[in-house]
Amino acid sequence: MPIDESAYDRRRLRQWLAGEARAEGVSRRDMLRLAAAAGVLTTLAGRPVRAYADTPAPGSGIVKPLPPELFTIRGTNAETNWSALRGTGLHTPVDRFFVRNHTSTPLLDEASWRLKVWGSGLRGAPGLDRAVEFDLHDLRRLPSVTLDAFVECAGNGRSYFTSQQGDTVTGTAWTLGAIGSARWRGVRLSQVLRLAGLTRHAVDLQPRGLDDEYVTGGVNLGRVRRPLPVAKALDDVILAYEMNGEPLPHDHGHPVRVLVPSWVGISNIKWVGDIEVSDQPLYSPWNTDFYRLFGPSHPAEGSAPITRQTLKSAFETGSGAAFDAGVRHRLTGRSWSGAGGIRRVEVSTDAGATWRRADLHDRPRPATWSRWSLDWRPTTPGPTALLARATDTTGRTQPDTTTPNTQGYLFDAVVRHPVTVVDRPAT
Ligand SMILES: Nc1nc2c(c(=O)[nH]1)N[C@H]1C(S)=C(S)[C@@H](COP(=O)(O)O)O[C@H]1N2
Ligand SMILES: [Mo]
Repeated sequence: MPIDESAYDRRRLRQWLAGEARAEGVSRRDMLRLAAAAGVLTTLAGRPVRAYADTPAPGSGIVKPLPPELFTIRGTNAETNWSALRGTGLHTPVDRFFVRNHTSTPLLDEASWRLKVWGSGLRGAPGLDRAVEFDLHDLRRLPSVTLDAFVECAGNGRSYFTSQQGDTVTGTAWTLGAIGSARWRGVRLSQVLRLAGLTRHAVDLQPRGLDDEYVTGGVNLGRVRRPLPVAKALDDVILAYEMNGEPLPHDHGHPVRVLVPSWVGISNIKWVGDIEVSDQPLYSPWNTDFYRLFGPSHPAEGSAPITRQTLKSAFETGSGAAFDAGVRHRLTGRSWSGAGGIRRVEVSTDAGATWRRADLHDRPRPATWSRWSLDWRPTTPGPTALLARATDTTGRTQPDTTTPNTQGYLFDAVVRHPVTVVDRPAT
């Protein structure tokens, strides 16, 4: 029987994409280029998927295009440029939503994707762990919920520990662009847990991603996973399959991610493949070594694992932007808090000497941001700094400095945004 070489190749590539074939020694970039050429990069719905080969971000492991006007690439991550958020609504478009990957974006096939829920916190025969599987159909059949929430890396703003405070910290040197806020749709995790047979004895959950194992400093830490207390899981956590009204994009966890409103970015496990439900506390490097506060002002074993994000503000303006003197400019920005909504924002256009109230454009809402604006007519040419200082609905105001921690998490001090006022050319 004659062999149809190209059909065989397409089948093989499909299997590779579905994780059913091995391709050791071949780069995933080359494999994806092959797959794109063979026309097998299509999702279930038949919509074409963009391959790495089309993107201007070689080596980042991120699928979507990362044009320099929208993103600053930092290793395997892409930081959103704040100037690219000006004029966008409450929901960050996917084309400019930051990406934080420990390794690289896997291309998962939603038809073969399964979520396994397992562990000692589920009903089952004594001594035997029970496991329940859900496919995307199962999840989509359940009642859905829609919510607005930011995803923000715990290390967002980390570089200011060094540039503003002179502290030495480790980790990706983000400015303020490791945040985006989207409209997420999915199913309540509490409902899935109940269907899986959650017992009163469950204390911790541990969702785990299907992306590659994370190797750092020569040590393989395994797949990205972080324990989540049952109380939070039952409160407002969802398994999200849509972002801004579209199926979840590959870079943001396709087909399903965990969405943990207001908590540090790492809680929002992308490409979730299984969730352990345990009647004993769980640990992973992501709640022992990482995501605790270490340093002289913290306990030797570190703080408790960090949970909520903190309070921050950012201008939708590039660093070093020039403003014509004698002209009225509209400064715009956003503030957000992991503890509640935003009640007040004050802005200084003279490096902190005087402050004015900004106009808030969104009512205070938890888990997402509030947009604000303020008009400014600079007079004196020269360098200055724009500062924004938010107060949230718990009454907390951004401080002038943040107590440092060695890994540079939860920076919340007022950021000095350098700009220049220039003389308007005579006309
Ligand atoms: N499986 C998996 N989930 C993950 C990560 C990852 O590398 N792998 N990164 C985490 C971190 S540190 C952050 S800040 C957010 C980033 O989400 P985003 O890339 O959709 O913006 O995803 C979290 N979930
Ligand atoms: Mo993160």
